[in-house]
Amino acid sequence: MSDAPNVLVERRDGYRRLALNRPERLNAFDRELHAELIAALREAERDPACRAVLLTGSGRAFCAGQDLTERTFVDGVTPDLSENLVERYNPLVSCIRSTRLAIVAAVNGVAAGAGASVALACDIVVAARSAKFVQSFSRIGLIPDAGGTWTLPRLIGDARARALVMLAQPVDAELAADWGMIWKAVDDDALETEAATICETLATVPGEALALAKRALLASAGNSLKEQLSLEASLQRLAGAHPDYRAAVEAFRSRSVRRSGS
Ligand code: LHQ
Repeated sequence: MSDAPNVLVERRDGYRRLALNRPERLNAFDRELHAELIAALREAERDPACRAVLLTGSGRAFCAGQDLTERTFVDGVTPDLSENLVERYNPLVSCIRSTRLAIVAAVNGVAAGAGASVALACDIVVAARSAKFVQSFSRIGLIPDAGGTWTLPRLIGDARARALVMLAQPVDAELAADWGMIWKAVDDDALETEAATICETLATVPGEALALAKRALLASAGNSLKEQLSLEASLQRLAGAHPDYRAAVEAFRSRSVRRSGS
């Protein structure tokens, strides 16, 4: 077994770059990778200077989903896959969705199975033109997990989600962007710069606003319009009471005064 970290962490100005680092297994998730990724996300969350995370994969893939070589069929005992989900994937996806940090996925190669679900759980997904998203679950007799059955139809609609889930047909980055599955597809050699630029921009956006917007968007999936309007009112109360809002409005006003005075 290699001693290399399963997640490479790079602290940058206002954000962190996390790279899944099991390139020989196409960054497939095993117990250690899960533990290190959750720990790295939690640590980033505790850092007040950190606003965003750039999540990518080392080597030629983003993530091939669950490590299928991890021991599951031991002594003829049928594995209970729900344990793996409840203990590892579900907390990871919940963390990505509920953290105050903006999570930007830079999908540098294939994102398959739960690897695709994790990528699509991120707030902003940019993919290299050569990358592809594969709902590979049905090929191995499973259903999409790690939030895939929730995220996919919401992103691309029921008709496309059903076909992808059942046919396990790969979707390339360009088509994924056309369908609204991801934010954008970029040339392979522009991926890192594009994702870094997005994170640098996010690092300048008032952090409380990002966190509250994430809360509102997450809740919108299960809320009626009435409930969502009410939630927006209470979250906007919090945003408006934050010093970031006052500072931004004062800066806007003093710019307007300068413009009208010149
Ligand atoms: C891998 C993997 C992999 C280990 C490539 N594991 N080694 C499942 C079960 C439990 C509970 C929770 O939920 C889940 C959810 C899931 O994620 S199910 C879906 C699991 N993932 C897959 O079914 C994808 C399996 N991989 C593939 O279909 C292909 O490898 C893809 C299409 C991703 C890439 O194909 P290629 O570019 O042709 O690469 P390759 O197949 O040659 O893979 C390179 C190496 O990576 C190879 O190792 P080797 O030692 O032969 O060079 C693969 O064995 C290894 N690898 N995926 N998931």
